[in-house]
Amino acid sequence: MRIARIVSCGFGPTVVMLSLGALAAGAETGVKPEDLFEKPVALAGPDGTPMVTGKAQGCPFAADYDGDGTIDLVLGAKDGMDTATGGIWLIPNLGTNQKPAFSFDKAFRVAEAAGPTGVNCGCKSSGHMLVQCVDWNNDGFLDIVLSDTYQRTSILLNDGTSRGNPTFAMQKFFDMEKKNHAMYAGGGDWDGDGVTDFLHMPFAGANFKLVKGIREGDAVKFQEDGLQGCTVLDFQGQKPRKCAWAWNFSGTAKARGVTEFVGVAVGGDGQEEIAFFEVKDGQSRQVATLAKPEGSTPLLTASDLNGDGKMDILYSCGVFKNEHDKTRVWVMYGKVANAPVAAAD
Ligand SMILES: [Ca+2]
Ligand SMILES: [Ca+2]
Ligand SMILES: [Ca+2]
Repeated sequence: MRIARIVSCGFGPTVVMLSLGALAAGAETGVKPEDLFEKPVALAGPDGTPMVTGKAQGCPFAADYDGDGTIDLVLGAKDGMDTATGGIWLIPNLGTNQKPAFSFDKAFRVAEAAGPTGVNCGCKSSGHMLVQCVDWNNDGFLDIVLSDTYQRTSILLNDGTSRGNPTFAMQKFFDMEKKNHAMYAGGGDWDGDGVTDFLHMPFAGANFKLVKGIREGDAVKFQEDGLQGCTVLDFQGQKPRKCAWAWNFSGTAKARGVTEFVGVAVGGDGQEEIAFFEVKDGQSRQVATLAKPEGSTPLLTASDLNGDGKMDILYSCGVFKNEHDKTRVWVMYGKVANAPVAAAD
């Protein structure tokens, strides 16, 4: 654990400071983010044509939803830029893990018994559908954890009746502290135990609230008491406003007594960018800008798209002014072995 010092409590949670661990002499060596990730490439179909989702403001996550060993895409997005209604699309990998290929023509919209899932995410421009997958109930079928960035975080439990065309039942995970825009989310491993956690980032990242991941066999769920049992990560300095994902990206973060994370930050030019951060002794700083997205409103996750045990960054961005809903998805492949390897093809 890189976490130390309990500070105070509010809304039930414990408050802790990140990365107060004593450093071994000589252990402090900076990392170069260009050594951690490849340059971004747009996801494309089998013929090389870049995938355009036709949905607005997608949040992509890599997961093998149909269990065939090939890692697929799960995309939370809105029906369009003129609606605040969001959905989730499962996009099968038409290629291999080594060479993924995606076409939105093959996307399958997540549905519940009553029909396609539609969620009010509060605002047609600033509401989002932030998704990540775990196996919440340890039945071998992937479930989806969703923040609507407005009023609620939900769990979509896969009913296990179909691998290819699954149906889900939605249940509440937790209500936001307040119904408000910009109640963002992130994920990854914030306490350094190797298990992915859920990160609640209310009020555009004013607080980072950790809902711990719990491993049960091969499955992971998050603390079921949600915000009541969460841990407030107490650190100062530069922070992203949304989609903060921690991981030991360099493989040396623990040894250096730091927490590494990526997120969507606002750059000096006022544009949102994909950035790499490091927290040390309770102080966070932006180490580097990893990418300047080509379009508006990037949203990201850290997940392993090609299943090589090197954590990747997936993000989407779109063109909205003249070409509504023209969202594409990009991957920055990881270069460092730091993640569990997915099942073989
Ligand atoms: Ca698959
Ligand atoms: Ca499950
Ligand atoms: Ca990878």
